[in-house]
Amino acid sequence: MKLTGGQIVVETLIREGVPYVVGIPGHGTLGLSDALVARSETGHSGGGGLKFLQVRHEQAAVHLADGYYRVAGTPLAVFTSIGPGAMNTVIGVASCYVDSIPVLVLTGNSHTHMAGRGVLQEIERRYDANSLAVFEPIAKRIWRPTSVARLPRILQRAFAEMLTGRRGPVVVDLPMDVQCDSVEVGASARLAPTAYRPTGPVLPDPGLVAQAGRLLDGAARPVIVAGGGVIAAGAWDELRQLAEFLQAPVVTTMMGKGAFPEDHPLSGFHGGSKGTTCGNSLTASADVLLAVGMRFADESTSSYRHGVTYAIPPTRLVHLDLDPAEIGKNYPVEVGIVADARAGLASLVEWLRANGQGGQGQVLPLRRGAYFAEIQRRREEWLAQVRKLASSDHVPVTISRLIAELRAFLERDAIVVTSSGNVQAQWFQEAPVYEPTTNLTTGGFSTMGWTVPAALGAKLAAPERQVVGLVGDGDFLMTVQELATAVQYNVPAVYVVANNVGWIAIRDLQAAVYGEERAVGAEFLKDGAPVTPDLAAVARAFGCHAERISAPDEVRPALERAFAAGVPAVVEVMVERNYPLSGSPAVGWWDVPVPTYLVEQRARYERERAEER
Ligand SMILES: Cc1ncc(C[n+]2csc(CCOP(=O)(O)OP(=O)(O)O)c2C)c(N)n1
Repeated sequence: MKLTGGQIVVETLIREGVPYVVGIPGHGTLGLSDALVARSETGHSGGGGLKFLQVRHEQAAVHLADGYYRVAGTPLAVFTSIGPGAMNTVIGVASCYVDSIPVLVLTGNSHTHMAGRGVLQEIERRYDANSLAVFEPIAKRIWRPTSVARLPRILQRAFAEMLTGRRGPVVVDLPMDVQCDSVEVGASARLAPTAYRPTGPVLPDPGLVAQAGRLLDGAARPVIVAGGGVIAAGAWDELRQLAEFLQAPVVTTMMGKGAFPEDHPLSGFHGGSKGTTCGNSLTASADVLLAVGMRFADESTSSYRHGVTYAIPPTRLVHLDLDPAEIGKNYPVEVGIVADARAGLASLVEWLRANGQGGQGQVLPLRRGAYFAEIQRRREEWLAQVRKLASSDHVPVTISRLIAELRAFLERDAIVVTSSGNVQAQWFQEAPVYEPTTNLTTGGFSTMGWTVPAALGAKLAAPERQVVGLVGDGDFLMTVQELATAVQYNVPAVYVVANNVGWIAIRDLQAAVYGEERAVGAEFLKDGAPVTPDLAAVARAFGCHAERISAPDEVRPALERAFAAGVPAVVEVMVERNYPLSGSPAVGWWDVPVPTYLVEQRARYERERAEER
């Protein structure tokens, strides 16, 4: 059967079970988009193998695919034209790379016979058709098939690369002529996709499992830290079995929040610079720490300042991760295990059930009675602090109260999407999350603009669940145009926009570290007074249900109306913007360098920095 490059792409996507292709066409992808005519419905809904979703900006296409994958576990394909269309995906690809999320990005480029002449939208002054170089540090792998004959194999490799090992985004750059040329496609192209990649998890070394099991079993103050790898591997049941067997608390990273129910008595909540006193005190005083599917990034470690979140050593570290490069990178290990989080945790549970003190599958609830009591005390201390913040009747409403109202309104399995700013940090600190894949956040790249499109991806993946984008006004305005996408396809995500008229997380950081009088450049002011667009009116203009509120008791009724609307909805909440009520206190530490001319603050900073390891 003879197929064009465009047809080969479309047939591969259908065979791989990709439900949506998301993007913006241009002259650089006409051959590819034409192949969609026969095999998709333009637009979406019902029938057809492949659905095409139009977005309004290519960055949003990748964020939408990112949000979709985190809920559905199925990657989407994104396609863009040549040049600026391709470049617009960069922030999306980088966000996926840092958080290890697979997405297939198909970009158009110059015809192979024109490359280097400087065709419209080509980057060619140093190398012909050189736009792929931009993706080099941010994609797991990049390809440019220079003939259609190479395309089937490259697509097989692209799927294998993004879906195996530590997952991540891949980019296939398609010259315009390659999309339109055709080739006889052999029988190999019709084999099952799994014929071209390994299946099954990476298993741990049994000797190392025994070593880790002995350490954990003999520990007086064991702690488990769960990262995004636990969620990526679907390892939450094994995590819970292990925690309950060991009677060890579980503390999570940004990407790991949700891996363990936070109303479980063994939840130590969230750790790090924007973590909780409970999480940080437990991890800092652990004698044996099991870190699973996490990389000890600076925010989750309080920038490695000894004793704030971690004290490794003397804490003895067992690190289990799929990527060997993460083991020993930031802290020395006593046992380093390369394995899939689920397989690794399952092996530890099995070893402990056969050899551990709990023995014969029994769980001894009061195995470390005093430790268990201490965990409950630390949990209660933190919850009391949160309750105090949450009970504020201040008008305009504080973000803390808004979060409390939202959490109380939402169902247990509601998906909450956050990106950057005060609402994200406070959601991590103040909202209990109960189920995996209900806390979606741009973790390591902390990308503003992520929430609006990622929440659409989440809602497409789970139409029956509540999906909320909890977002600051600065963040919202970076991708607000995607409300058009939401309305066009009627994807009824609900956005709760905390409007504090500025990039207030940054203003608050300046105030906290340099001094209140040194906050500069992060508030939206006109002639010294706050100035904001009417975001509810903006949303209504897109066709959303929208309203603006500002008092605590208005939150719940507004949420009820937004969810009842059955269309995309925006609740704009005018929140308290004055420091310190604008946010909530950092409980850990973060290395924020201080200029030497701020003598006092600099001296304190140097003292604290000297404690980093
Ligand atoms: C794309 C991008 N640009 C800049 C930043 C730096 N940054 C982090 S938080 C923040 C402010 C966020 O403002 P907003 O979304 O309004 O939330 P707020 O902190 O005001 O609650 C900025 C500018 C970022 N994370 N991402």
